[in-house]
Amino acid sequence: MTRQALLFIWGQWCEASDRGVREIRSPHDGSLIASVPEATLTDALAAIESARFSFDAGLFTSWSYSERAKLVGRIADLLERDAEMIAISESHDTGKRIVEARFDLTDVIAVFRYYAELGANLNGRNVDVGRNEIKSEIVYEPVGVASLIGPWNYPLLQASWKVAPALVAGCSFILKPSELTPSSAIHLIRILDEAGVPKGVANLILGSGAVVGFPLTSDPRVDMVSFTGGLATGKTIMGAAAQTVKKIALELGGKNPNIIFADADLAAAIDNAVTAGFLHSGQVCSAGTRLLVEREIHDQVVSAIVERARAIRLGGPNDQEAQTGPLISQAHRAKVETYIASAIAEGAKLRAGGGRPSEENLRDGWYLEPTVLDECKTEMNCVQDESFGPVITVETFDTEAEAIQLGNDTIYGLSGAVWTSDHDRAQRVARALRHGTIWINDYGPYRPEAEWGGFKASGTGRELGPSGLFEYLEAKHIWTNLNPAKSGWFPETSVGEKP
Ligand code: TXE
Repeated sequence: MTRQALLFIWGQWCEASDRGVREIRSPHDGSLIASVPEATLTDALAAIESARFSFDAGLFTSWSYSERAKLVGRIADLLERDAEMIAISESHDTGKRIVEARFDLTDVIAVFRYYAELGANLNGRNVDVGRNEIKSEIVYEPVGVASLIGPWNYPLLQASWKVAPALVAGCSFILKPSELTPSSAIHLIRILDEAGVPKGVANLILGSGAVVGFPLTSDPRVDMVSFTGGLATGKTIMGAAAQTVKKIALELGGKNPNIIFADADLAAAIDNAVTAGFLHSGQVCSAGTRLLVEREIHDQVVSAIVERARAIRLGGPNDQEAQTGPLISQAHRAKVETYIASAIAEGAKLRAGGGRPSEENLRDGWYLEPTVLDECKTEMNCVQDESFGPVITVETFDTEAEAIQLGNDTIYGLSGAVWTSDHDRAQRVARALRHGTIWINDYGPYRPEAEWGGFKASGTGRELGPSGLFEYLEAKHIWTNLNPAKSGWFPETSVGEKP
């Protein structure tokens, strides 16, 4: 495979400064997909300088909001044109089925369209201070240079939640996708360049968190860090960013309670519980991997989920019959396997899965069977820790108060669901759960218009919705006195002089 210039710095495609490369391997069968530059510290610093220079020179901030919004709309058009090609490459990087990658691309395009529309209508506001000679305005200005660091589970979708609002706001940025899944970010940057994003505004760094992560999150020339990934890395980034008091937006996953009451539509609840836990093999920040079931329906619900879990067909991106794919890497599968073994050691009862599939064609990939762990207790590590794999833990409750208490008994607070036919109870539980998104009698939908983010250790800040744009903006208050007058606070006489 030939070495390619795939870092993008100051409007130029380039190799890594030490010509280093990283091999990208298929999670489905370990085959070589691509060889991409592995950025060095020098490359990261050059990308930061590029973004800083473009921002300070006003290359993009001189555009109006509506001009930038129009550009973001053009990017949506180009993404639509290239959607199939990008979906294919993303399905190869992540191992997910092509149909899922296509859904993701539809969502990506919707995010760019939403922010194009929001940007076109973005206005400051006037504050009425009750004095005719005073004009008091709030204007919104870009935060500055942003480091946008993404994960591997939904590579382009997570990038779109950051890049689209950053562009509308007028920020310059350095995008760093996960080192495991770089392809779709490369496509995106090509499109940004084609659409006419000014030189230096969009920069692409491919590389490991250990090498390029620190400069991107600590360099004083960076004003903001937006990060989606794991809790441990989020804490490291928060610490690095604190040294220069950067603005931060963090989405750090969750351990999301999916609460089923006995009066729920059980057919719908069971079906959605299977999707919530096993979609993309559980590699979803909002995965419903913590099932809370009312005691009287426990056996019925868990038996049905176990049966459904055992029937899920695993397979690679091009397997038309597959229902979900592999885990992202060998290391990640090993981590989930350790999590399952520890759960069993803690007393959880293995009801389904727990091992690698036996099919010959899946042997070289990072597959893991959909797993159900029953008889879990809140204090167990398997209930408290995010596995980020195809593993549902089951707990039982007797009362509404207990369901709420259990649903909140977690350091995380990203999302959760409640299933019941009692409307009042649904509302009470939804209000009482301390998570950023609550679904009632549903699981998983999100909209570009609706804020997404976490309470507690699930992060800080919000993506999507108007808040997702305001993360990239600073509010500035401009006070104009149209009839200047003395303040009269201190007397004008000097010391010793009689007033
Ligand atoms: O994530 P990391 P990993 C969770 C999930 C998973 C765990 C670890 O529980 O098991 O995180 O996954 C970059 N400075 N989620 O190790 O390390 C890294 O290069 C700056 C939840 O894959 O968080 C990549 O681009 N950047 C999640 C990105 O951070 C650093 C999605 C994510 O990697 C860095 C993925 C550093 N010091 C995993 N270290 C979600 N919220 O959806 C690493 N990176």
